[in-house]
Amino acid sequence: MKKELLQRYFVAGSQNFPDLTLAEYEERVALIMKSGITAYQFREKNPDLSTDEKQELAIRLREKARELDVPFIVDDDVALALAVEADGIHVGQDDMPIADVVKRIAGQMIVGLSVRNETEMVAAQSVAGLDYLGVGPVFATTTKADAAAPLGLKGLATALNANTKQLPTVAIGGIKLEDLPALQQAGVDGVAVISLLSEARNVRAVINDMKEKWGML
Ligand code: 3NM
Repeated sequence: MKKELLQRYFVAGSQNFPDLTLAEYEERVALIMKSGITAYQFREKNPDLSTDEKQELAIRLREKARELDVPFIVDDDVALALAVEADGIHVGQDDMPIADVVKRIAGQMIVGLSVRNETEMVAAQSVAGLDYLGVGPVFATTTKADAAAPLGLKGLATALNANTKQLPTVAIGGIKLEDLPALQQAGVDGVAVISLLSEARNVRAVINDMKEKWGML
C-alpha cells in the first residue's frame, strides 16, 4: 500500500449528513472524492437502511470511487468489502478479531486497524498482514459517540513511538485544519476526518487548505 493514500482520508456515512437525502449524500461524497481526497471509507450507520439498501449504496459509491480513482475502504464489514470488491477494509478493536479479518482477506485488499493507545499499538506490531493503523481519537470528537479518551499530541507521540514496525499511520478524531502541521510533525502519514469535510460549506476550499497545510517537510 502507498502510504500517501492516508494523507487526506475521508470517512463517512449518510448519518454524518443529516440534512441531506440519500441521493444528495451520494452527490456530496462524489464531490468530495473529486475535490482531492486520497481515500474514502464507507462507514454507514444509518439505522433506516436495510442490509440490501446498505449494500446497494456501497455498490454505487464504490463505482463512483473507481471512476474517480479514489481507494474505497469499507468499515468493519468483511462480507460487504468482499461483495463490493472494495480496495480495503478497516476494523476497530471491538469489531471482528483482526486475525480473522487478515485470514479472510489474505492479501486481497488493504487492511487497516484502529489503535487507541500505546498498548494497542504494541499489540498491533505482532499482527501479520496489517497495512496501516488508524490512531485516535487524537482530539475530542462528538462524531463518534463511543470514542475513547483523546490521546492529545503527547499521547499520540507515545503511541507512535511504539510503532516499531513503522507501519503507515493515520491520525483520527476531532482534527481541524489548524492541527495538520502538528500532526505531520508528530510523524503520521495523514489525517482521517469526518466533520472537517461533512460540515464544510466549500469542500474544495477545505481540501485545498488541507493540501497546503500538509506541506513538504
Ligand atoms: N473513529 P471527526 S474518532 C470514526 O478514534 C472515528 O477510532 C475514531 O470524526 C477513533 O473527524 C472518529 O468528526 C470520528 O472527529 C472522527
